[in-house]
Parts: sequence; structure tokens; C-alpha cells
Amino acid sequence: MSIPAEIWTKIKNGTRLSRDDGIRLFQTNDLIGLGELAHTVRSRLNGKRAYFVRNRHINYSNICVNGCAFCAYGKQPGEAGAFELTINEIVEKVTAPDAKAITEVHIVGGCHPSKPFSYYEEIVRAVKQARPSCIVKAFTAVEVEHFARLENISVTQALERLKEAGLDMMPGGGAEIFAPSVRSKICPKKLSGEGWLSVMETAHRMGIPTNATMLFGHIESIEDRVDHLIALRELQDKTNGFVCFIPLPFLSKKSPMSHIHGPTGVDILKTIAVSRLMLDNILHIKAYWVMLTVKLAQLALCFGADDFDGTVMEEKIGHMAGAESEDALTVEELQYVIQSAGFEPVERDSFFNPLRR
Ligand code: V47
Ligand code: SF4
Repeated sequence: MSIPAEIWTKIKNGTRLSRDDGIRLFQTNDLIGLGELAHTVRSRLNGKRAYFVRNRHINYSNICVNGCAFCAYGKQPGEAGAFELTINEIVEKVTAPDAKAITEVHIVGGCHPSKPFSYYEEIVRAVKQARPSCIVKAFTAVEVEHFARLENISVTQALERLKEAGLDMMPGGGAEIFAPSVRSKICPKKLSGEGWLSVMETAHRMGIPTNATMLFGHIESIEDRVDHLIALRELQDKTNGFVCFIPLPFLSKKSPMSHIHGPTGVDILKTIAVSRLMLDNILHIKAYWVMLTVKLAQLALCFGADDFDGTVMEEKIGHMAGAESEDALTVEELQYVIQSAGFEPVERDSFFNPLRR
């Protein structure tokens, strides 16, 4: 199916796309046309710029009671390979010589059955104290709701305490696919899609910006993807709190769901392009090279993406699921791949303010 002329007109005029438009875009075989449309919008919003950040990931623990069917990272308490870090070990990771230049720390874990809320407050406080100029982007909506429930406090109280400790921003993980029929199969114990959106709405209203994700290419339908994007767009209309959207291709190789193939390269590029076109109120789309591979992420810049994430030291979630990407990239490597795709590399902070060095 080719792209209907009506959609070209809507994009040219900046008119919002409907659910049907989104479905028709996913159904098209005109990959190049789709890329052209997404590139038009991306150029309108972000010119030739492709952003990156000097960041590192810290996973404080992989112990998780949720046991999502797609996840190779989470371990049950006592299972081989389960780990948890002390506050000192976490601080060492942000004060090590190789972390000297970072401007962002991305901290996530699992849903631990017993750690007290004070542990999470202490993580944020200690990292902020060790590196006051770094942005602390920590804990998904799923983790925050879990911590609050264990501590018997509200999500608002949990976020107030984390903000007080130094939390600047929240990552976008845990969204998966909002459709209850999919969630009940791939992550039945996890916070619902509605719950995820509600935690994010609370965070945004408290002045905590967040990212958003979508895990695609497993058992969901095209309609589920479009509905997921529309739910994010509707919340963004209300709060304007989402900074960046990150489409995450399902990595199947080492996942417990390895019988399902992940998305093809064409599907990944299509999904990035449709995300750019549907999410007219989220300024940035991330080509997360860790899960895409650097080569596909480079192509994604021509299909609507404008952000390359960053140096990403010590990523575990994607690599444990079989990601075939590097462990980390240097700033020179990021600049090289962006530039050789025909874009202008711009170092940014976590909120996409350009940084001049
Ligand atoms: O929430 C888990 C996903 C997410 C697999 O906000 C998997 O800046 C693919 O959210 N295949 C964590 N994906 C990663 C994440 C993220 C990454 C980079 C930047 C930001 C940001 C957020 O990874 C999880 C889950 O949705 N995930 N297992 C898998 N087998
Ligand atoms: Fe736990 Fe997150 Fe893995 Fe689900 S995806 S099992 S919540 S770590």
C-alpha cells in the first residue's frame, strides 16, 4: 500500500494524524516515502541537529518480583546472577576517572521485594552529593509505584521525597505496550498501562520531566502500537512533561521469549518514522543505539530520530537480552557516526539544552 495523498497533505500542513492514519502508515510498503515524511517533520523541529549526551547507566539491582516474560535482566531473589549494589559501590561508579566528564546518571533497577524506601532516597542523595552538576535521571514509573506501595505512602509522597533527595528527571522505561491484552501475557505482574500514565502525570505535575518508551516487535498488533502512541500524545497535551520518546525494539536472542523473533530492520525504521509522525507534541525521538545497533541508529536519523542517546557506559538491560552493540561509545565515535550520516552532532544536557565545550 502506498501512502495516501491525504496524509502527505496533513503532514505538509502540520495537521494532527488520526488513529487510522497511524495504522495506514504502518501498513505502507513505501519505506522511503515514510522516511521522507518523518524527515520533513524532524527537520522542521530539529533542523540538521542530532543530539548526544555524556552519560552512564547504573543498575543498582536486578532483583525483581515481576518476572516479565521478555526480560533477561530481572532475577528472582536468590537466583544465580542476582545482584544488588551498596551506596558506596554506586558512588564509586560516578566518581571513577572514566565518569569524570558525564553530565547525566541514568539509574534503574528492578522491583526489589524488600529494600526500604530510604535506600532509594540514599542512592539519589549520595550520587547528587558526589556529582552535584550531574542530572540524576532515576527510577521508572513502575519502580516508583512499587517503592511507594512497599513503604505504604502515595506516589506523590514518594516523588516528593525523591525530588527532595535530588531527583531531577525520570527515565521512560516500563511502558512496554499499554494494551491490557498484551500486558497480561508479557508482564502480568507489572503496573498497568493506566498506572504507568498516572505516575507520569503525577511526576509532570510536580515539575519532574520524564521520557517515555514503547517496547515493540513481540506479540503486539499495529493497532496496539498506534494506541500506545496516542495515549502518550494525549498525556503530553495535558502536561507537556515528556522530553523524549524512545521506541525500544524487542531483543529476543537471550530473552525468555526467544521463540518470538524481534522486529526486522524495516519494522524498526517504520516504527521510528511513525512515532515521529504521530507524536506531534513530543519534540525528540531517540535512536537508542544500544538496542538498535549503531548502524541502524545512524539510519534512524534519516527516519525521524534526532537523538543518539549518549556514551551509555555499563548498560545491562539490552546487553543481557542479547544486544549486539558496543559496551559504550566515546564522544568522538558519536560525533563521527552522526556527522557521517549528514547531521550536525550537538552535545546536550538531559533536557536537550545544547552544551558548548
Ligand atoms: O523498561 C527489557 C526494556 C527498558 C527487553 O528514558 C527490553 O532515557 C528490548 O527504558 N528487549 C529499559 N527491550 C530501557 C529504557 C531506556 C533506555 C535508554 C534510555 C531511556 C531513557 C530509557 O528496556 C525496560 C523494558 O521496556 N526491555 N527487556 C528486551 N528483551
Ligand atoms: Fe523486572 Fe523490569 Fe525486567 Fe520486568 S522488565 S522483570 S519489571 S526488571
